[in-house]
Amino acid sequence: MRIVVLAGGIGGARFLRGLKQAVGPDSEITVIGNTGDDIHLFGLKVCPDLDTVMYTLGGGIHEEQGWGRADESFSVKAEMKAYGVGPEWFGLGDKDFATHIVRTQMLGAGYPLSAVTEALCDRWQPGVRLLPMSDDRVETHVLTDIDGERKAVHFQEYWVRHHATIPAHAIIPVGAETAKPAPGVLEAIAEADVVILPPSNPVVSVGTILAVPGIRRAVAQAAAPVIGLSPIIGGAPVRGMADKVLEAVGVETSAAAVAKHYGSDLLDGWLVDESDAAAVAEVEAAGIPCRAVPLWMTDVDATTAMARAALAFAEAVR
Ligand code: GDP
Ligand code: FO1
Ligand code: CA
Repeated sequence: MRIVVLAGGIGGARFLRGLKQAVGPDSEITVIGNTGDDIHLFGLKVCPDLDTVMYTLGGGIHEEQGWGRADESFSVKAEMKAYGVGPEWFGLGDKDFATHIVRTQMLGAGYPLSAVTEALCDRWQPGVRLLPMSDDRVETHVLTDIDGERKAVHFQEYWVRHHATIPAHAIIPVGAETAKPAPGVLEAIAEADVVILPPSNPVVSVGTILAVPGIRRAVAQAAAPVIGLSPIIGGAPVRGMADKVLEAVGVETSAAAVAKHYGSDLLDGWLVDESDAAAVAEVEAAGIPCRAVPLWMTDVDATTAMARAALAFAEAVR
């Protein structure tokens, strides 16, 4: 079975771990990763969501934190600080730095991000084909107010530096409108047996991937059923700032509203948490088949059950 997953960082990566366990080695999983979170720091290109997927599936992730490397040290960061060179607010560890050095070196030598990602995955063997959504530079910015002035800041500055406590008036995926899907992205969607939108951020992860021209249409027109799993449970994100960025795009923070935001043209099925069973009727009234199942990724087995539910739902709506 060929499975395509449009993934952000932590939520996407954790779901993928369950999906891998649910399907075994015979299925081919292609992950289309969000690169809108990417940021250039210290002259290096950092790709948080691609790395989170790669480290999580490859066994290098800091499990509790959800991002960055396990057993990390921060000598380089401390040395940079001693030189007065920041930003101090972004936690890049020594092991993680090596990934960004390899990536930046290869990009400088002329390799596209998709080829660089493949090379990095040669080491980590994540057991999925990890494709960036695009080889072109896309950076999500947040329109906000700082010191009484309206201005746009990088998404990482909004989230990591300001912890999403400053207002988000608009979310702008800078560069998305002229970006091209990376090689293999549209083909994977067209040839898929099932397309899954995991419990990832619907605005700054999946929304950014869908903003790359051609990807949304490819998903909507895919022969395969498209099944989404709600990242919102009980009217709140399980973690992160999805409520803030949903509000910025005028969408209520509820499992039903996120389904309607994706739309019945995109989704063939939507899973909400069992505690949100009351939302099923609202989603189905919008023309989207909906079921309520447990959606807490508390451990790999619970996540595997979620992946199985998504695959079973795909069969039911096919
Ligand atoms: P990020 O890039 O690290 O923010 O990760 P993603 O975009 O892939 O996923 C973030 C989303 O996953 C957030 O909106 C969370 O609410 C959601 N999420 C995290 N853990 C869980 C979980 O256990 N269950 C569900 N349903 N959603 C989750
Ligand atoms: N998230 C934080 O909250 N603080 C950090 O200092 C931080 C550093 C960091 C470094 C590398 C990397 O791959 C991810 C990192 N993240 C950090 C996570 C990153 O900001 C994610 O994009 C967000 O969690 C939301 O998607
Ligand atoms: Ca992200």
